Amino acid sequence: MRTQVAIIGAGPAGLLLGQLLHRAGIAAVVLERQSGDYVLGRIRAGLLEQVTTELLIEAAAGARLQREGLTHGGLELLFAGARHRIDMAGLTGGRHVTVYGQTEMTRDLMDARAAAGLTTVYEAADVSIHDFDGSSPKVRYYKDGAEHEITCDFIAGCDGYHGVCRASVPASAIRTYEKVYPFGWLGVLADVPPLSDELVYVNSERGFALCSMRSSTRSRYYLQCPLTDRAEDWSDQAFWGELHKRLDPAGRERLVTGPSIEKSIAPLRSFVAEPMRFGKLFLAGDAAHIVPPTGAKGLNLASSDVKYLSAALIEHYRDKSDAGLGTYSAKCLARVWRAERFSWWFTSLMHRFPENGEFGQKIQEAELGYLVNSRAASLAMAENYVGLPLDFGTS
Ligand code: RFL
Ligand code: PHB
Repeated sequence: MRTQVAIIGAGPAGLLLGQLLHRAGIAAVVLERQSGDYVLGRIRAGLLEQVTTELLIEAAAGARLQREGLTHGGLELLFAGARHRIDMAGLTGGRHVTVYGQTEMTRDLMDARAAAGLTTVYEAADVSIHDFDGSSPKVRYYKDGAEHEITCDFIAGCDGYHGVCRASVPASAIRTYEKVYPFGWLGVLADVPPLSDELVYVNSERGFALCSMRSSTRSRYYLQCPLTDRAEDWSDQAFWGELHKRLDPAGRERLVTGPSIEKSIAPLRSFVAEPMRFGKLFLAGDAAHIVPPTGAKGLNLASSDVKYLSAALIEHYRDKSDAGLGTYSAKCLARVWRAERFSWWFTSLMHRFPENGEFGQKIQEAELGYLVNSRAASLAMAENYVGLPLDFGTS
């Protein structure tokens, strides 16, 4: 089989890229290791920056998002027992974020792909990539026991942190940077009304908590927990009890509890691989970088990579120019490192780090006080949280 772009991974990055290429008349095949149901069962991101919502609309997969997405112009920080609102829209000239689950975004992209009759091979086993440093890259995989080969012009590695694409690059050609945090997030999804109209990020002496949502009837909560904890050892009752202790009196009164639909623990990590291009192989999304979820940047970074990559591929085929392909890695990495910095900073500000001692604790408290009392500090946070413009720092 032959195609123009072989896309490895049917997460949001791979599906979004496939859709944007299709709209531009470029042929692509998507290969996914898991089944479609498995991909939809992973509960992850919930907050979309404007860059992501605009891209979904451009990909003609944004109708439901425009109907059902919840627009948020602010967030709340709860520390030392009191809440402080950061007026993101007011500080940034009207910019906002949209609450819309990654699951829903993935479902919309899957539906758009199916409606256009495009090929996605689910449960593609042992995917391997070959000759991406030459002019004729190949992808091999097994499906129902038979081996298949795809020849293509380019390979898009959208296969997440544990994927095969980054792992196929020779160690001498890639450099990685990593920070692992000494705790995880225990997440619970439940059909109960959210705690507040906006997200509440909590710094309490018992550890971080986040009160998020998917809709007016479905909530997503997270608790900072030791890495040694296992989700199955946390009963629903224990989860709600611990969350209750981390809230303020008003929050305790408003908290509605109920049976969990999903419960899982995610470790927190910062990770960047450089560069993001190796000949005809282009990495995008979690395949190239990971941020701790505190800043809600992971999915949005995957989207901005896809924006740059789709534009570069369209320029290659339509204008016969490789300028965009040439600058892809540097453009992505500039944005990635800004999001890495913000996510690291917000993680450091909101979690308990006993290893930082009493001095570290006092510094954290001083920074939180500065953040909510200084317009300059609030604005610095708000402009990063809503997402820096795509051309930030280049014009
Ligand atoms: P994905 O979603 O991991 O998709 C990669 C796909 O590739 C497949 N794959 C393979 N396919 C074929 N062959 C192989 N060898 C393969 N190996 C892997 C996988 O099965 C999978 O389907 O990466 P992508 O597309 O780059 O998307 C990235 C996002 O999923 C991720 O950044 C976000 O979920 C991060 N994240 C958040 N991001 C936000 O922007 N806002 C948020 O509010 C937010 N909250 C979160 C998050 C991540 C979390 N966890 C669980 C890590 C909250 C949490 C708790
Ligand atoms: C979520 O709703 O899953 C979510 C929201 C904001 C974050 C992280 C996760 O910072």
